[in-house]
Amino acid sequence: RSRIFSGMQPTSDSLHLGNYLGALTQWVALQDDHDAIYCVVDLHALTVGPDPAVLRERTRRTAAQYLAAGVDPARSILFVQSHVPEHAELAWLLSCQTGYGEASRMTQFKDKAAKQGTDGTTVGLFTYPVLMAADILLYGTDLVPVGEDQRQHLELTRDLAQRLNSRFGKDTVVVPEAHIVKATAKIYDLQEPTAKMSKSAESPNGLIELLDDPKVVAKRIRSAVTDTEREIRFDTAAKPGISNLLTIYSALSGTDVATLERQYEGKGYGDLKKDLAEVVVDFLTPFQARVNGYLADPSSLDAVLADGADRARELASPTLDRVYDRLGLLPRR
Ligand code: AQP
Repeated sequence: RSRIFSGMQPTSDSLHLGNYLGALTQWVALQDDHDAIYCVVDLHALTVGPDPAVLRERTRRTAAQYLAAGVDPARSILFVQSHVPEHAELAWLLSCQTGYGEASRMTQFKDKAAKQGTDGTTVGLFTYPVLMAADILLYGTDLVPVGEDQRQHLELTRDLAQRLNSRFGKDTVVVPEAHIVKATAKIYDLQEPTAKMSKSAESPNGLIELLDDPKVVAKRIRSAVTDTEREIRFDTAAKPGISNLLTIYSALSGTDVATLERQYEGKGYGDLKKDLAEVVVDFLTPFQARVNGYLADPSSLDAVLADGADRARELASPTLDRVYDRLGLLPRR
């Protein structure tokens, strides 16, 4: 069986529909016939300087949302990144194999640093993709289910893996591949349908958070930006807003886009939005009830995460030992 690894940052109270459709639904589907490892990457969240109490709360909330989406700890390993110190240790080793220029070319860093300014940007934000490479390489990962925005980071991870193997021996680490599902690889902002839906969006109106009040969600869908035509047709270049709504509708209902186009022939944008709002609310209502159930029992949730960390560490520690050894560090005993 091939090995899957992926994670999300606890940088918001709620995941959004982009996180869910781009990544989380793939995680759930893949855990059936792969060895799956899913992580709440709290060390990554430190790059944006969160309040300590808020970070702690969001870490549990993120784990609860994984569980509510269907990540099953009986079949997958579910844990918190900082509980497995090997992540930070391997990140240091990899940072010494990463070119400064190579890291400087990461577009996500450039975008976020441009927003935060030189003094607001941490060195951690710069080395973020190296920590992400460590997350993945520690587990001998074959496939990494992510959205389109992570493609460049995955390429860096592959380059680092190949570099380690050519410098220190061909089986030092496994070279992973991205698993990006084209249809839902990029969900767009409802108000700005050419920009990705993002936790750090300036306005919340284009965002659908999984834990939002369903009434607010329905309103945001009804006010989504579309175009001046009337036809409901999937065409990302000419009709990005309508195409995004069709993508979300299709992914949540299981009806393919061509069938939806036929179903809405002769109908207006208002009909599409009204029906989609219903589909989204019908998905969110039981989802939120499940999240609340997990959050009502934090000690059971912590026990699941502690068990996951033990299992993850068993897999991570031999990889780290091997890399230490190959790099020439003196054995500890
Ligand atoms: N809009 C999206 N469409 C499809 N997939 C998406 N992902 C994020 N946005 C979309 C995927 O969700 C996972 C979250 O990873 P992350 O926690 O590292 O967050 P991120 O990629 O930086 O994106 P966010 O959640 O919107 O946060 P910010 O505001 O920081 O950009 C990844 O698999 C990602 O591809």
